[in-house]
Amino acid sequence: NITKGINGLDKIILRQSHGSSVEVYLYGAHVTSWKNERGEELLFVSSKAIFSPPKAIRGGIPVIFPQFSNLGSLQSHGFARNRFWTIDNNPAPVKSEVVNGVFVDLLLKSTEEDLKIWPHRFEFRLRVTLKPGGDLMLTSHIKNTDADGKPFTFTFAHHTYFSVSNISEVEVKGLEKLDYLDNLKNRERYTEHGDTITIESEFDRIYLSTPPKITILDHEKRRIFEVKKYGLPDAVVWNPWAKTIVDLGANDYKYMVCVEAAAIEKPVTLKPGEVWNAKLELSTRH
Ligand code: TA6
Repeated sequence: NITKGINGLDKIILRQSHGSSVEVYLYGAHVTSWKNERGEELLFVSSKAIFSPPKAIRGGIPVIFPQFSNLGSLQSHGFARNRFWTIDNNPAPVKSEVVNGVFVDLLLKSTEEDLKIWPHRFEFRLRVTLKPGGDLMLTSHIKNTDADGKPFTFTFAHHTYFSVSNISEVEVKGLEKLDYLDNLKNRERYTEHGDTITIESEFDRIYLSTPPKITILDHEKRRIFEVKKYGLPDAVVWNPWAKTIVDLGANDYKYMVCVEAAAIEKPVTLKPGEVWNAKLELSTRH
């Protein structure tokens, strides 16, 4: 069930009978909405977001592949978020853990144009599942389909923008005592000393070898987000604060925090025929 979203771009809406829902655009395989059973939006999307290719959508969950940031020769954050994905109408069956989950499988394969900038054939299958209880699950399967027998290497992130009541009321837990690369200081390596992470100015760090669960507390809303991840060892925490960004409102930074499940420090290498699997599960409670 494809419907038209902003600017006529195709999107899929997944719904559970208790009222939770997810919206995903085929452009970028970009999740732009995740609502709980009360209809409350859990993801942040900028009111200035530009739903016009080739610009990536500001907010939601951009898929960052095959390059995180400027860590290579491609445009920043790669090209998966700037491509039109297709729907796989013959997806593999669901595993027992997600019986009664509603899902869509989206596919991305490189075009001849893409091969000029990144000469590697791949198939990226992203399954977006809305679980019966309203949790959102993203499973990624990336296969090296290069017939020439060349391996390729990539970095990756689910660049999730969570909606928060006010950034000053937010704590991120689970990253204490870990090493991080500070993007604001030439990616120098530091160790986190605080018991918890709070954000009071521009913040842009890649935490390394992080545990499978990270928690975001929104004290004002009394909401807790849980980020569970598999195959994604790193975690980026980003808030631009008052930095000027064309498709972000001047005060938008107050209402968002990016906590991104990622594979950055140790890029992933796939030999021909090999498949890389990763999973992100987002849940919320009060
Ligand atoms: O993940 C954090 C980050 O890499 C920041 O450095 C910041 O620039 C952000 O992503 C947004 O990037 P974008 O290309 O979407 O403007």
